[in-house]
Amino acid sequence: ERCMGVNGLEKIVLREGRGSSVEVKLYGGQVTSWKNDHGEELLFVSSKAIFKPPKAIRGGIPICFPQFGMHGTLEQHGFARNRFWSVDNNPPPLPANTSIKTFADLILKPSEEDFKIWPHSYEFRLRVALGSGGNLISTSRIRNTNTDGRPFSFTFAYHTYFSVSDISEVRVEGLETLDYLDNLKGMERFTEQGDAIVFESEVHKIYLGTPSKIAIIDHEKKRTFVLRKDGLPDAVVWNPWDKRAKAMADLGDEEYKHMLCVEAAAVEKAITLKPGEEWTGRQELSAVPSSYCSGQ
Ligand code: TA6
Repeated sequence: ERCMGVNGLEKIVLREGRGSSVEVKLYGGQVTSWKNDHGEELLFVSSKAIFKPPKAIRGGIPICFPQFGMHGTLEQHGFARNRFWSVDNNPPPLPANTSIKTFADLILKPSEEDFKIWPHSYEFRLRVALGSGGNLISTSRIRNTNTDGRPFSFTFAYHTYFSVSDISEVRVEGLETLDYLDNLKGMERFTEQGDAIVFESEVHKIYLGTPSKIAIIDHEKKRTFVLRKDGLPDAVVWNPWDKRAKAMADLGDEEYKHMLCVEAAAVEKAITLKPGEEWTGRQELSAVPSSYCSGQ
């Protein structure tokens, strides 16, 4: 479904099965809702989110491109999430054996303004899809279309905000024993301990060279989010906790308890494309009943 707003097409809603749905806004190319077959919302969006430039929407799946974080010349997390995307009228073909049932194809190309701050030509094609079983699949295809032979490099993240019942009852599995950069300790490198990650204070860690599958277990809901990723070697885990939450105008003071960001990313090593080359970064999210009682 295409939903019109005051500035034309505002969002696209995908529906599948009895109650599964996904909503993607043309602003930011940002997924702002993913519901399961019971119509339950699985992503977190702040009650104080601002849905128009220059602020990025606080929640859903912001796209961080061409820069993750502040380690560069651009604004925090780059500008893709602060731009109005367009419907892609020349989308890539669907793979033959796809599980995709319904999808939206968006495209972002640089404006004159963008070219001034990041002087490269590119085509960023984003496919947001609902697969059988209500899985949410985001596929980014970024092609260097410079005509003067210049390569470019970028860092990238799907900055996903998962909705959780109570952050102090959430565990993350799949990142044990990995090295990470701790953003709270000057990006110093540490090694994670050997068991699941739990949360009792602000966390901002960039895990390096992670497996393609990460599980986020919500104890109260007996629900596990499974994040599968391709082309994205790193994973950022972030919760602002109370102090930082209070300092954020677009996040409710207590809302940090009901969100967790686990972000499929390419941060440690930037991705470099020569003209004509294309990179694909894919993330598939599913929400499944937790098969065992957690808390071990
Ligand atoms: O992914 C974590 C992070 O890099 C944190 O630094 C925090 O600032 C978060 O992104 C949100 O950034 P934003 O620019 O959306 O406020």
